[in-house]
Amino acid sequence: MKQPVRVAVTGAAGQICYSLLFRVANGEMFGKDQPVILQLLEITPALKVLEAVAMELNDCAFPLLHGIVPTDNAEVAFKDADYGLLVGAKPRGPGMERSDLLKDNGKIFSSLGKIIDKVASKNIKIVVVGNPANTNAYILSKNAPSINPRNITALTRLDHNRGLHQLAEKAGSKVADIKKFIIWGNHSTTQVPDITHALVNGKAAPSVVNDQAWTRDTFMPTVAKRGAAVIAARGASSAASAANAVVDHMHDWVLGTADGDWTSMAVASDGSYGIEKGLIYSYPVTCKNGEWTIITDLATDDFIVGKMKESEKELQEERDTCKELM
Ligand code: NAX
Repeated sequence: MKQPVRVAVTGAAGQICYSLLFRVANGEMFGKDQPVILQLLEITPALKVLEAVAMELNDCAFPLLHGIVPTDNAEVAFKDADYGLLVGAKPRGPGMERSDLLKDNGKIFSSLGKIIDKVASKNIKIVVVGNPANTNAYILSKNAPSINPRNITALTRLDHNRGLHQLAEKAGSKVADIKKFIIWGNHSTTQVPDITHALVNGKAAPSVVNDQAWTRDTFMPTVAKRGAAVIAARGASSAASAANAVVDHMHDWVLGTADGDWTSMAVASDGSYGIEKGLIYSYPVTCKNGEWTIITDLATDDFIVGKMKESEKELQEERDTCKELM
């Protein structure tokens, strides 16, 4: 049996974690032979609910769950952590400006960055889920200089998975038949869902769909605004599908992407496709041996490039709003 890995999870008493933690403890993220210790962080008022989550996790008798550490102390939660699932964030309140939300959540991530820098494993792999996810990951990275920026990512896999379903439905196909779909940019409505290079059963998706108006005017906005559609229908934001995407993101990063396919991850830009170096930008990536690699040199048309630049601009503006936190 392998040594257990320490998985720090923030916002552990919230909606997403109520789906996420049980799947991590059941081996779906790191493999059925990898024991885990869950180090669960919450704010003090949520500790009682967190206690109940820990009780339920114990009551599942998961063979791979080798320990639970519920705490309101971030230094305890991130001590020697091998992985960080950063879900906890403040929700946008009534009348709150986006810039206020950016700054409030930015403060959470600048403080977590400093703590991670101090107490976590130097090889910690992090996914930021709490919104605005890309900019929170950027702020965290700037506050954790001893952690390789390659190890700090943000979640766009939910957007990717949403796109797979919409495309499969239009093509009269199954999600398993779709490969090489891309989400470029920010996890926001400026994201760019791109089927240019996608394959449906090995055939070029644009010719299978053969409907550019649908692709641009229906598919792209449906994927980008799916979060709001779920909120309108459920009265709360996506939780189980977000948790599933976090499982997929970490699973593929650690255990590898499927042969002949790629996925979408928001990672530190290396300047590929003319995007400012260092911004946390969603790219098509393959993963092998715990390392991601951006797929470079894909041909992009002017329409997609224009949208990619808009998303980059939004990320630059978000970063500039939070300058004092870095
Ligand atoms: P909940 O409000 O149910 O849970 C958030 C939890 O975080 C709460 O229990 C709260 O007490 C805790 N928390 C707040 N500040 C904290 C801090 N400083 N340290 C530790 N815990 C803290 O929200 P939930 O539905 O679970 O969503 C969590 C975050 O995910 C939100 O920011 C949400 O916007 C974001 N999402 C991101 C998605 C993505 O694809 N990147 C999709 C789903 C989701 O919208």
